[in-house]
Amino acid sequence: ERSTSGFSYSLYHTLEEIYTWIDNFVTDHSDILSKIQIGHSFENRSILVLKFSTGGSQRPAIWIDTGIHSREWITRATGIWTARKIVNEYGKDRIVTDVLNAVDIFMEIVSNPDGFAYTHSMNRLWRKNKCSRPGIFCIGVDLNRTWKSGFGGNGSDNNPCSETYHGPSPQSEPEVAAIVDFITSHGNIKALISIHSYSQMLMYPYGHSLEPVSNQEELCSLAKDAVQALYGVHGIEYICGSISTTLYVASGITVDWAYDSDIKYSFTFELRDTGHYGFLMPATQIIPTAQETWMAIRTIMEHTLNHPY
Ligand code: PAY
Ligand code: ZN
Repeated sequence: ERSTSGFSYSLYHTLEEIYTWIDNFVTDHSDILSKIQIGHSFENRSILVLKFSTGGSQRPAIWIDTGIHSREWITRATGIWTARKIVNEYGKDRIVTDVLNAVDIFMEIVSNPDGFAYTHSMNRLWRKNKCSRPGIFCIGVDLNRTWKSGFGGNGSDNNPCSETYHGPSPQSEPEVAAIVDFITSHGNIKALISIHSYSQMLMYPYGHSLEPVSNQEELCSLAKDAVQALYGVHGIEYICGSISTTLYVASGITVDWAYDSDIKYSFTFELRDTGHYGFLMPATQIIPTAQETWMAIRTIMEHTLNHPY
């Protein structure tokens, strides 16, 4: 019997439950899975990444993060389901098998552990991390405004009390610095998928500028294919486009940094819904949300495999 067999994929879990699940999941599938600690949060929690690999060394890789914003609970639950899906489909689904035979996948499920713990203990709608600095009254930096690309620009805030506070300097926060260091030293990440909620969108850079990126046509047509595959599962409609022209201008965000770091397949999802439940998505929607998101992720993975660079 598997050690993860008692874990429910259709419920929301605490940080402790997810970290226990990660350990059991890695044990159950040690042939293709390992756990990497890439750093520590401001409050000294472990920052963990799951590595899916069938061999090789420094293979081209795909990065997926969920839960940068702690209140976006559906994103972590989707990430957990997706991790199991990848393992279950390897050797069965042709695309997953072809991808994993050539490409590694890294998944960071709890990208903001301190904020996540706080959404359970104190404030369900907490968004930022939990850093505090001498002389600054308010807590937290927005981990999706503090990346180097476009740092401090429009759609980010210099006020520490703001929900979109960009922090004192680029990558000042340990949660972001850990990812930057990991991806930079890996040096062979070919696609990055950063998962948020909500709005039902699949977007690509830039957030900080209205200028189209150089491969905008390719990203747009891939995003269209991905949201069409997503739609086919439960009939949920997503819109796609660049962040600045589809949602709003936002500077210092993950995917802009990824794109400027030569990861040309950089996407961000905004999962269900369009505002009825918002961040408070009922657990009954975890599985359907994950199922449809998977078809879009798989589309992006397949394209990445078939377009090496
Ligand atoms: O996903 O990078 C992205 C787009 C920008 C997101 C941001 O503002 O950081 C969009 C928001 C998010 O997921 O955090 C959208 C949600 C609904 C919000 O908090 O406004
Ligand atoms: Zn978010």
